[in-house]
Parts: sequence; C-alpha cells; structure tokens
Amino acid sequence: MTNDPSRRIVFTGAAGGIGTMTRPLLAKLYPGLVLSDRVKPKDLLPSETFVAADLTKPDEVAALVKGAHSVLHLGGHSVEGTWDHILNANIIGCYNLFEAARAADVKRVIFASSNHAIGFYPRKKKIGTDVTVRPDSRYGVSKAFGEALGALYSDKHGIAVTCLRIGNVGPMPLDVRRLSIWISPEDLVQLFQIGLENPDVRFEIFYGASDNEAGWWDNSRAQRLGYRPTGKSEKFRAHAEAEQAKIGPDPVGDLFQGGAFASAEFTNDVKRAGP
Ligand code: 15L
Repeated sequence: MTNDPSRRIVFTGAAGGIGTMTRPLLAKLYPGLVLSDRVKPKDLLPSETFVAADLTKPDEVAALVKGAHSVLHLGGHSVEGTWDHILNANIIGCYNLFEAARAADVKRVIFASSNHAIGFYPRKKKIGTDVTVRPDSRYGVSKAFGEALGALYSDKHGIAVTCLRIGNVGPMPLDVRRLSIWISPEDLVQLFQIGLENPDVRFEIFYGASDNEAGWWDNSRAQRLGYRPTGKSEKFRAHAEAEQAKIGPDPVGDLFQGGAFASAEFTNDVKRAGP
C-alpha cells in the first residue's frame, strides 16, 4: 500500500501528542495521508492535507471517512477525565468512527487503545494480549470499549482491525514505569504499518512497546506479523531513574502497570485489587 495515492488513509487525532510525533514519519510512507482533528495542527505543512472533524458529530465523521481505504484512529481524550468527557470523546466518538467506517466500506482501522485497558495487572506479572481487560480508570474502560467495538466490526462486517495497547510514546522513557512500557515513534509507526498493510490482519491486539528489557508484555503476535522494534528503553535507564527520584513513591500506583492512573481515586485495599 505504501505510496499508493489511490488508497486514502485518514488519521484522526493528528494534532495530538502522538500525532505530532508520528506525522513526519508517516508523511514519508503515505504521502496522501489525510490528517484530521477538531483543530488544525499549528505546524501543518503546505504539503499536508487537513480535514477538520468533531468525533462526536456523526455527519462530520461520515464526511471525513467517505472514500477512505483505512483509518488510523488516534482521536479522542488521551488521559483520565470526567465521565461526561470520556463518554463523548472516547465512547460516542469511537462508535461514530467505526459506524462511519462500516458505512463507507473502509477496509482497515487501527485503533489507539492504551496500556490503561489492562492497568490493574500487577507489575510483577507478564501478560499477553489474550488476558481479560483490567482497566485502571474511566479512560481505560473507554479503551477496552474501543477494543470490543473493533472486534465487533471485524467479526460482523469484515473490517481488518488492529488495536494497539500503547504504552508511552516519546524520544525516551520518562520514569521507571515507562522503562517497561516505552515505545519510540519509529516503532509505533512500524505497528501502524502492520495494521495498514499486513494481509493476515483480521482482528489483532498488539502492545505498543519497544524492545524493552524491563517489559511486562508478551508481544509475540506482533512479532509474528513482522514487528521488529529497534528502540531499547534500557539505554535510558539512568535518565528514567533520575526522573523517578524527583517523583517519589506512590504506594498504590507503584504496584500496578497503570501507575498513577490506578492510584487516582483509589479507595480499595491493595490486596483486593488487580488479579
Ligand atoms: C496513555 O494512555 C496516555 O495517553 C499517555 O498520555 C500516558 O499517560 C500513557 O498512557 C502512560 O501510561 O504513560
């Protein structure tokens, strides 16, 4: 599909953090990429195409995906928020996206899920992509919902759906937790490419993580479909530990993969939380 201008690819959430980091890499691979968000990215280049759309408005989403071959769906709220916020941006918005994709006969959707869909797994447990979801927040619940929608639209309507449980994207891991879940923008783009191009994709869940020695996730399915991460968080251990020392302990969050998302609003006994 690379460099095929007849295959329109729509990228929602293009003005967000991950959008900003991956746009330059994607532009080289998919020159006709259609960027979308509620507001135009400040650094939009004359060579880039932008279409504004609000995910909560079904007709705007339908107009956006009309004629698209594939959608990279990163749009929505990217951290914990009020129920009202999560409901609109991530639950209703995600439904509108899949429904518009079905109506427009879109072939592939890559959904930006999150590690917070499984954030209540203990850090000491290594998990695969077949575990029961254990969200650590309303945000995490919305990502589990998006994965379930993806499975529905794959099984019922034949859309090839790839859900990426993204850890934390950036030039380097920000703290000790991120040593286990960090992904470089380049590695994330590799996972986008598998979702956009691999002929074996029907419904997939991959972890969005680089080749991290401290990792908690078994990503063998992604590897079987060609994922060859080059980022290694261990190279940045000194930096991550120095940053961690500034943050200090979080007696609940430090036990669970989701960190502060798990400890926020926590009223349980830690012994009764998580699997
Ligand atoms: C996420 O899902 C968020 O979008 C991102 O902002 C980070 O908080 C990340 O998880 C993380 O867990 O570090």
